[in-house]
Amino acid sequence: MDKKVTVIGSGNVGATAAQRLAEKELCDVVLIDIVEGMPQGKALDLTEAAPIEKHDAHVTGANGYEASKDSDIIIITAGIPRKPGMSRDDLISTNKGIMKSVVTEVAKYSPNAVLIIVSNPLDAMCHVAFEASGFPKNRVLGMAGVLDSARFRAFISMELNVSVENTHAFVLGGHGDTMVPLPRYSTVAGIPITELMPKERIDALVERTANGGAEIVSLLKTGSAFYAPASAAVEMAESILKDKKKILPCAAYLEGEYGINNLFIGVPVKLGTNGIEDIIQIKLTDDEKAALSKSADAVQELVEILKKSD
Ligand code: A3D
Repeated sequence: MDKKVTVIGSGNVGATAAQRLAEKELCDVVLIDIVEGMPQGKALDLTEAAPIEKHDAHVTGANGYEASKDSDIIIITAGIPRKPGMSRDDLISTNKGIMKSVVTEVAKYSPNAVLIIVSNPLDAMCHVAFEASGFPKNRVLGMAGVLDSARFRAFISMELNVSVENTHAFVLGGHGDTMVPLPRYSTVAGIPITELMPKERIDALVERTANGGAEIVSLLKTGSAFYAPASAAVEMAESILKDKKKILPCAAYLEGEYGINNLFIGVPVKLGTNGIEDIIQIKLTDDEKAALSKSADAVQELVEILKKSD
């Protein structure tokens, strides 16, 4: 393939993203992880599935970064989940160390790549990647809004018994309980859901969306969601690789847009070859503005914790 994507962290999200990228024949894929043999084993397994899945994408695995050389996109899923007894601040500090070392390596081998960050806490990790890479802001973005809006879309389609393909949804803000789903901009075949459902049902779906990650964690018991997160990262990658210029909600570095400064937060952006090619500013009501500002405060709090751990 003439495009190359490296996925760092070959666990649940990373390996599933690699599978989707290859099966959609979007690019060659390199899987990297610190666990010896694991990315190589998963890459070989995916390679052996290729004749049946009918694709010619090359999938390789490695423990070093040389294999990532000249990637068009780097998807970063490396990190550790919060362990019992670990505070949120400890998790931020550990994952910050991982993100910093990973980004320093990938930036060396692929100075022109677009970075798609998936590791949590998402908005904070985008800040770390932005600083460690020295890349321009259009080439550092975070996956959260596409996942959160896909969850909202799935719930809308279940509620109204309509095709998921007819649904569109918008979720803004940081990734977490303060995310801001926007029912006014969420539609079924172009009709706002505010005209299709009573307010109580919309509120219930909004709440389920905001708790979407926790709902899956409580069912799985160990680990967190990965099928939909991988799909979301791959949708972003596809828009960049094919220069589709899709408008998708992504964590982007804001410098005054939506009245927010020097912060990564989820907003609608246009994704093409250059990464973020535009930040779309939509009109918000006073309530929506207040919710976004609350969400920005929550992200700012994480950024302060990051600074403390310098
Ligand atoms: P998991 O299956 O544990 O995979 C993480 C992988 O990262 C493991 O294979 C580790 O060995 C690897 N790793 C750890 N340190 C390094 C390192 N220094 N270099 C290379 N690889 C390393 O987790 P997962 O795939 O389920 O989730 C991955 C990350 O994505 C976590 O931080 C999750 O919280 C996050 N996540 C975010 C979302 C969002 O919506 C933002 C959704 C789902 C998962």
